[in-house]
Amino acid sequence: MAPRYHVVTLFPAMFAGLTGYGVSGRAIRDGLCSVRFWDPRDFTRDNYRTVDDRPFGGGPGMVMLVEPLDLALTAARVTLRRQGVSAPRLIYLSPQGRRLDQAAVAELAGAAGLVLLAGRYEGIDERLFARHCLEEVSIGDYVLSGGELPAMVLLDAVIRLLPGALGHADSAREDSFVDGLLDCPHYTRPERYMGLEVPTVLRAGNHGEVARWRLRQALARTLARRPDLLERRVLSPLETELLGEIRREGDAASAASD
Ligand code: 9D3
Repeated sequence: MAPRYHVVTLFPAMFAGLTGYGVSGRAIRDGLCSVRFWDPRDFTRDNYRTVDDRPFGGGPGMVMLVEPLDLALTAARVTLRRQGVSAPRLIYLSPQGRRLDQAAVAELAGAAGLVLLAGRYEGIDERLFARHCLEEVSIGDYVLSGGELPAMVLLDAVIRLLPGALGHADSAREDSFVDGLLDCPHYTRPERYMGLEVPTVLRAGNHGEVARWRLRQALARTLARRPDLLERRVLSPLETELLGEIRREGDAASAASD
């Protein structure tokens, strides 16, 4: 079954960028997954459709009311259960969460259903977490004004991994030997632009030489800019050999300023 993604958000219209464009837009249009939205404002009972209030104890900003969130989240969970997904992962996009990485994304791409909760204001009434068991996920150490962009980041990263979402060329690259390294430089026509030439090896068309050059470039860049990625990675004999050459020549510095 195509995975079902449910998003609880005060701003469902923001997600038009995700659902209407590019790889994610096409995947949704082709039915590789579905995305549904639940607006807590639709679960309010007062005339003003209130979703926030001032914090007990004082302080700046507003806090999201527990009831509209509880009802929206419950509606999403009930709908998912009716769709045959009994234990979906519930994810609250939060600056306090575990940092999202590609391993977590790959794991989430295997889920039959996800419920994402995007917050606004200073935060959410803590009692929501007593009612629902939510995992917290952050996308990095910088301050945004809400969880919608992080929810879109997560969904974009997940959806492009669904079978059939990427073209053949892209999906092959995904599994290729350069995985876990920074990308190599890319060139297309013209062969010469303002006196700047495409490297000869790429024009010669020797596939073995091209692959070796690209791997060498990827290794040199990774060494220069993200040595932490190399420390966590098991290197093949060829990679070890190329990395040895790169270190001896000291061309890490020049790759850094490409
Ligand atoms: C300045 C406000 N902060 C007081 C210490 C708390 C705060 C509340 C709400 C900070 C950010 C937000 C809104 N951010 C998110 O909802 C969010 C987020 C982020 O800001 N950065 C990285 N990942 C994420 S996931 C959700």
